[in-house]
Amino acid sequence: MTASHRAPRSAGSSRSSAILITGAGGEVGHGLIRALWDGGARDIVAIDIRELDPDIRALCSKTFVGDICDAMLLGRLLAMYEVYEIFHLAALLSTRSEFTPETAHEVNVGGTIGLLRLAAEQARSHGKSVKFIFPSSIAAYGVPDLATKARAGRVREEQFVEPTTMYGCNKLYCEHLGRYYAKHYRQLAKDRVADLIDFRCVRFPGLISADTLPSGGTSDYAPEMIHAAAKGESYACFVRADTKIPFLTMPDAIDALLALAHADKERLSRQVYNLSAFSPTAGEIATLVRTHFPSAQITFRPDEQRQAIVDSWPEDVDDSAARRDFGFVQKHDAAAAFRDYLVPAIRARYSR
Ligand code: AKB
Repeated sequence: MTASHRAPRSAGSSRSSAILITGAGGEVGHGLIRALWDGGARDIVAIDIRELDPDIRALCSKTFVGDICDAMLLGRLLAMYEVYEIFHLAALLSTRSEFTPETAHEVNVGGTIGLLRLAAEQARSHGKSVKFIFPSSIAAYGVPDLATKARAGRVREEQFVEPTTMYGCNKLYCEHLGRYYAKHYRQLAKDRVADLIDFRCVRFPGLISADTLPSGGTSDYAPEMIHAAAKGESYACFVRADTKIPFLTMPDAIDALLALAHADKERLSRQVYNLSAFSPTAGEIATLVRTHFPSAQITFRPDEQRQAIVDSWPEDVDDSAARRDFGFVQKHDAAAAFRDYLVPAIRARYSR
């Protein structure tokens, strides 16, 4: 699905209308900006802690380098633009957050609540609700043990929401924050304005991109294994071969974000949606990698702590609500992910 982009709203003021993307330089940001551009968006404003790659920067009408927690920077940005849609991607992922949990909280929660507040102010000033698209994660789950994980199978959104990582706690709390800003924000204030924020959220499983390598995630073993094989490097997988969690290819993840963003609000029965496409074990991923890269040297050397994190995540999730409400359907199952997307794109990437 290419993003069918709505024409920028007439600014109706000196400010240009804009879609704001935070964490724009990350894995999801790369794919999202290109998909928005391909869908006709010409009003993309991006912010990241680092300068964007030139090819992505060229697709944005403006880029900012700065910290999502910098309220002054965000305030200045929002004074310059009439933001009508936000994709808030900036976050520290699960592994990295465990080394600096308080910093992760500041970025993942402080950054989010600051942006929600500014978005509500934006909506008050221009009189239109701001669509706030937020990627949560399967890290919001905390399944207590492997027997329960195997028995639970495809977990629904409201089950086992007892995360064991700071990142998972942050993501789960931000889901509730988004719901609060959308439905209850300043509920006792005499000058309260309803519906300032249109909050919409997906819980991403592990994501696998051909174009970028993840950093700081605990589901990273899948993309790391594939990219290592393509580069002819050996790979020691940090989880057991029987480890099983859901995955999605990056193109499917981007399509899901855009389908949710463009869905009629009346069709959305909830604010937080599971997404999944395939749930291979790490050993099955290795088999697929060896099918396409026969000389791949893959071993399994579990890291006990990171293993415990992945073991607390469900082996699969029930994403029927996403399929029903906004037509989510993945292009890639595991075999197609490798055959049609990952292997061709990764070979091309490393043959340059
Ligand atoms: C991580 O591994 O932390 C992320 C995630 C599952 O949200 N990729």
